[in-house]
Amino acid sequence: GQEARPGDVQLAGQPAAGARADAAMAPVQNIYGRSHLSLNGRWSYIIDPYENGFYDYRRQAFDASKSGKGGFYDDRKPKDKGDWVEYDFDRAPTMKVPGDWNSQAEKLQLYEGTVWLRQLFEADPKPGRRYVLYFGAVNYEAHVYLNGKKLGMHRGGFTPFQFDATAALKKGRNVVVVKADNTRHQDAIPTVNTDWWNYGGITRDVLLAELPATWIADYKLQLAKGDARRLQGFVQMAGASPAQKVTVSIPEAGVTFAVQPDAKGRAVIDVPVKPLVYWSPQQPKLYAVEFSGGGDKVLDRIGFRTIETRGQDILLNGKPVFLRGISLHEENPLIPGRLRGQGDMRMLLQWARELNCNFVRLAHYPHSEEMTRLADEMGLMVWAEVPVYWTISWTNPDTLREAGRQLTDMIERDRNRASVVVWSVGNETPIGEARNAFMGSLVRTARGLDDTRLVAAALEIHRRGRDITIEDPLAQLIDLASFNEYAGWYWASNAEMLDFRFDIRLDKPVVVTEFGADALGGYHADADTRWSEEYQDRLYQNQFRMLSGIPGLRGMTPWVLADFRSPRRQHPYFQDFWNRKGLISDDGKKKEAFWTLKKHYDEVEKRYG
Ligand code: GCB
Repeated sequence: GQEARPGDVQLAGQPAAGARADAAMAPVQNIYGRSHLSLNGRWSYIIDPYENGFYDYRRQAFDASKSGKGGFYDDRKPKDKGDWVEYDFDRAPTMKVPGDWNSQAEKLQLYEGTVWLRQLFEADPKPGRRYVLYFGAVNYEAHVYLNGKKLGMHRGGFTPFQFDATAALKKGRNVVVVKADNTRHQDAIPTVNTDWWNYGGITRDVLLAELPATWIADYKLQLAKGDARRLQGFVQMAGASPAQKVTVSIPEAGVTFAVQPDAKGRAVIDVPVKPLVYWSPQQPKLYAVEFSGGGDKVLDRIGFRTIETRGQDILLNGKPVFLRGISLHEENPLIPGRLRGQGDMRMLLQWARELNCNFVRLAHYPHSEEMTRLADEMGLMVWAEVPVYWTISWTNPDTLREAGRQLTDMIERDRNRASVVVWSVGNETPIGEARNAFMGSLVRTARGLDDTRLVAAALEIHRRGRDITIEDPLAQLIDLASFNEYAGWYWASNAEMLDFRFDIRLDKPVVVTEFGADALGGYHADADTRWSEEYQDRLYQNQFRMLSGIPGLRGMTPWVLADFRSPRRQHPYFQDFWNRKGLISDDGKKKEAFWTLKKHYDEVEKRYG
């Protein structure tokens, strides 16, 4: 049979294709704004390291056999007392969805492989309506079955996907079964080696959404690039009769206009607009926006702002801004595990606000849609990134396609979020011909999809004697001189680092995307003692002194908001599988350096406003 390419959403009965075969199956814009049933809650699970529920004893996939039966997705029960069935979801343990599995059972903490998850739900499908089964994210490969029927598979651990569930959905009780597999692969995005925990499972919301026969599949509404007096974007209709007029209105701003989609359901938006209240961290204004047409209606809350660079300045709504940022993972150190809901997300963004940040780097992969919506609401600008991290398989075209797919899915999902100001195509990737071509292709993909935001990447520095330089050709293609720089930790010590100078010859705003030091919360010593809060604190102070020598410095996102788990971090006492570069420890306590960074940001704010 035909193999789905990595990252593609493949539907039962449809051939795999490089791009999505059917535009209607692209994730629906603003899924939370549709009528839907949440399938979150406790799901039964079966740990299946040998993929016993997927392959028979000759290693043939059950779902590729003639009957398609035999896999755990049948959710079979013994027919009578003599029947032979070796699995039983009804008597299996349960775990929370959304939620990584590693944090929910001791057996699963270090597990990499297949886990089957099952949920039961009641439905009452109405004729003429379309039903889609939506997943916010499953890490990494998901096979999805509804009432024993395969809906499709998806690869990629941090982007949403959905399947048409209309044909398989029943009145009454329904069974959804997911085979989730978090095995790492060299050719995947990310690859085998990262500095974060490979959390498996259904880590974000699962929804069953209901759509009318013709629906508003996608839209973008933003200010035009560098022009606060024009709204631009598009509307994409799908379903039975997509060429129906769509009305867009922003009642509070007195804006209403209509667009006429073509036969493919596409309509371009390009209209002048009176001055609006522009979105900014000081005033994160969101307007209620209504799209209606073809019998469908969607409400969204959208902020309007411009973001651009001019020489070494970053201009937000035309005014210079300094990005007072912090990097963060999608992890709650108190669980510890992936964020499970809005409360967790609010806690992290609130910590960022307490640091007096106006910017967050959502490292190193797309965080959830709820997170960027919350950033919109809380007034935090966002750097959004794809997990093109370290040593990707640069020469494999499938790997590039997968990276492009994840980047596309992230941009398509979040392009109405005013908070998102930077698309990042990767982190600390090693310079080389194949890699330069790969990254260049991602930059073009990002620009092709969205010309209203900055495109960047977290680069690496070079040292020439005492000079710190940027020599990466990728720097020419992106909008920021953005790099990670570990003076005082991976090279030089607190005592030595001040002997180094920056020599950055790029006429672009400089944003230092990482620096930092491990400190075990509560461990106190002098500033020359590794792992102490004092060492980390001194390193921050020294960094501010070093960075003040960069004339074009326009922002930073130190590494990192909170301690996070990483299998690479082996020191039995100071780390114990934790990266300790957090400004907040795994018990939620602020370390000394937290207050030093806050004080610094208070001063920066006085200078820049
Ligand atoms: C980096 C990486 C980040 C790591 C960090 C570290 O440069 O971008 O993912 O966690 O350094 O702590 O070494």
